[in-house]
Amino acid sequence: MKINTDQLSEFNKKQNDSFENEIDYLKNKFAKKGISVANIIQKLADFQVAIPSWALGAGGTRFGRFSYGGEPASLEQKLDDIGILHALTKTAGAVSLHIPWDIPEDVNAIKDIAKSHHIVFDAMNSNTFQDQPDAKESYKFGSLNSMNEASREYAVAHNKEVIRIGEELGSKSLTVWLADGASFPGQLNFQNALQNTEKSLKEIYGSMPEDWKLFIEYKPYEPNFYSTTIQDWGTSFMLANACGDRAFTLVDLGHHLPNTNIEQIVATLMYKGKLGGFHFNDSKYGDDDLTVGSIKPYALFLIFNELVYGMENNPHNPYPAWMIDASHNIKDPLEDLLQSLEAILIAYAQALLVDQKALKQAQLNNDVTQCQEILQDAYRTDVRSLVKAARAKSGAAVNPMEAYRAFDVRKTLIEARGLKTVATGL
Ligand code: LRH
Ligand code: MN
Ligand code: MN
Repeated sequence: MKINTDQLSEFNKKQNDSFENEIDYLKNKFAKKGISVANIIQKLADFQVAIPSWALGAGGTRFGRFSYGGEPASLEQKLDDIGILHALTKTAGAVSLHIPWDIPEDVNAIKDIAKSHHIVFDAMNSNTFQDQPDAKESYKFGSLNSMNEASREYAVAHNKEVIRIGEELGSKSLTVWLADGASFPGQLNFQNALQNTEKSLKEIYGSMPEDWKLFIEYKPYEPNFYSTTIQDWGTSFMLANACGDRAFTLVDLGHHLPNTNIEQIVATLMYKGKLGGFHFNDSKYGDDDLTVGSIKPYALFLIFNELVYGMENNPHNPYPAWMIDASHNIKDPLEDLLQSLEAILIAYAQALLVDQKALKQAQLNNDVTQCQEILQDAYRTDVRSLVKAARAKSGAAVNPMEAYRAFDVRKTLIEARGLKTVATGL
């Protein structure tokens, strides 16, 4: 199924949305503060977020999985689904693949399909947390950190293979997330595990093409429940520094212990030029991978506030690779991703509305109340009209979710692919 531009402009016309009136009001309000709403709309229109190949099917929990129907059974179909998201939003112009879940059989054919949807290949993800049926070595007790040299070498070789596949596709980065750790005290020598991880990552880094970046993702627990070797941003930062200039930390919003100040982590990493990638999702308890902005929208805004500040003030930090890392078991996966994309743009727009000059002045005056007022004035602005204007500007659906439902996308996918479907991935 493909959604074309004519369909979308017809749909937009019928919507008769009054967002332009709302924009006039915001333009006047923010012009007084020296903030250009037109610039913000352009930034929103330019913003692109990669869709992970594993979020297109209904995820499961360890207790069960409920198929949603019409889920993609192949990499080709996954790209087609992202094509639908991108046509509706013009914000999802990239895919992040996970190997071996997404090994392309015919690289050129895959590239052609991606091109036809205007999708580029963002970071490649390696997988050394599952043993594959034909595996020669096991990752049961670790991969890059393993005490067993053969497992380590096997995991390093896998990452090299992922880089090779990524090169063929035109990707420029590798994300490494390790499940490596211990479930019980005494199981692992922490220092040896860290030393092995550093050595393995350096080898992977050394094998990357010169124009590639390495993103090192951290996570405090799960699947190991006593210790994880790359448990936090500090460990990731240390390893990235050990590897070199093109190695960076990747922040996944779900990978923090409750109440962690993630915005401060973002600020610290950007100050040091080491924030490379970002995985969006939301959570109440752990790595819940819920829809972005569904639980803690103010926290998301505060994080975006630091991202915006960093993108403007830390030119030595590369432009971060954005990705949604959310998937779960009861919503239509494409609707879930549409909601996440919307939430990301809303938080970004609110952060762009922060009156940075006034904030600086209030901070210098130690006017704590005013500092909070300034942030909340931006956060409490209804910016949905700005997001709609950005969508209209880039030829997307002004209301992507309404268009998705009006075009009967899921029904069409179920008719084409069946009701009992399983997508490769988690
Ligand atoms: C680990 C993680 C990591 C994986 C993905 C499937 O929890 O966030 O990014 O690659 O989930
Ligand atoms: Mn992640
Ligand atoms: Mn995760």
